[in-house]
Amino acid sequence: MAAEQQQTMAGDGEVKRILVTGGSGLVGNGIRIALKDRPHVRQENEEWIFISSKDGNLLDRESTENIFKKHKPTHVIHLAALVGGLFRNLKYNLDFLRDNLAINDNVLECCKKYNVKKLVSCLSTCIFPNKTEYPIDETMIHNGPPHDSNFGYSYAKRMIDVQNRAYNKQHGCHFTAVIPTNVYGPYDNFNLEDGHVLPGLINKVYTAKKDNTEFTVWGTGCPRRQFIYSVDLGELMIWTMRSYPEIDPIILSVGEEDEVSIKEAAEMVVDAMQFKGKVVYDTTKSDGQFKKTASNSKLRKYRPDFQFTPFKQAIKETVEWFEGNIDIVRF
Ligand code: NAP
Ligand code: GFB
Repeated sequence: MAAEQQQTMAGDGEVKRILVTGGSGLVGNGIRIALKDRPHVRQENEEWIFISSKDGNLLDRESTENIFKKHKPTHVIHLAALVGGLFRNLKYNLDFLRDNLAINDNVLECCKKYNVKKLVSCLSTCIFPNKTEYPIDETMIHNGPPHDSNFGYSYAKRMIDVQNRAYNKQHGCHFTAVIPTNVYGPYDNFNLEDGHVLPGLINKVYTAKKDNTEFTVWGTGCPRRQFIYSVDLGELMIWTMRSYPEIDPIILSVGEEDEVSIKEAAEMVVDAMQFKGKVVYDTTKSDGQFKKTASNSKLRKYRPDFQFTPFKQAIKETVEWFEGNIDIVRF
């Protein structure tokens, strides 16, 4: 997708130019949909620029610089990353480590060099220590090794927090980060090997219905996850860019009470897609992390008003998008 510029009417004062790296992905589209479909989210004097790898390879410093020279952003939401579910991480920990370290170093250094007023990057609740108390909170990021399944991705993401503090301490940069839990929604990566669980389940139910076969859930179905709808996350990331004042990161997740098992998530997908066939569990496949229950009390302190889209409704909207866009779905 070429850089797409959405400029709302210029209000008073200078137009903010917000560059969204990784703008063609699941979370980037969550931001675009929040701006488009939620009138209370839109604000005047903001120009939004959504870029993807077609606009430049952020693994390459010169391409990254060219993007900043061209767009001269005042604000950056940095989403671009090598991203994947459990099974892709299990296979490619070194790639996740090296690529994400390189992308992040290029983007953060360019934000400093081109005087970006505020940068919001993206960590993940899967990067916390594997041995920890629950619920996890923002103070625990560096308290021990992450789950072995995705140590490469986890250490690269943890370095963003270290980089944010170093840029702030040495140069006064306002660089911060959000820590989303598992995300799902339209424009997700539905590829079975590379993607996350919810798009994987939707893909498999779609195929089971089409071919009249069983629906196979990988693992035991016992692990537990909190899932955040990409459009809710998009709205909260826009708020973070505009109003969150801290350098320290903030967890963006539904509450602990909204955590579900993979089995319950699978049953929600079966209901949403009206699948009537047999559901089986392939316990030869890894379960990955059993749980990573995160507290959203810091978010609640800032945004006691925020209403998450109910899981059942958000799954339905995701399935409807999937079934309505089969020709462009990332399989
Ligand atoms: P995604 O759907 O895979 O999108 C990744 C985006 O990054 C795409 O726009 C992609 O561009 C871009 N990108 C990748 N490599 C690039 C490169 N070398 N140069 C330029 N652009 C590049 O990922 P996502 O799920 O939206 O994730 C966005 C952010 O949220 C990531 O930082 C991820 O770590 C974080 N996050 C995701 C989840 C989740 O459950 N999905 C959970 C927590 C945190 P192309 O489309 O051109 O490839
Ligand atoms: O979303 P997911 O792949 O990653 O979920 P994590 C994996 C869990 O879902 C495991 C089960 O318990 C799997 O056994 N599962 C069941 C499936 N069916 C499927 C399926 O069809 N596809 C997939 N993928 N899983 C990731 C991290 O952990 O969380 C990443 O590895 C990232 O780095 C992401 O941060 C948010 O939630 O286990």
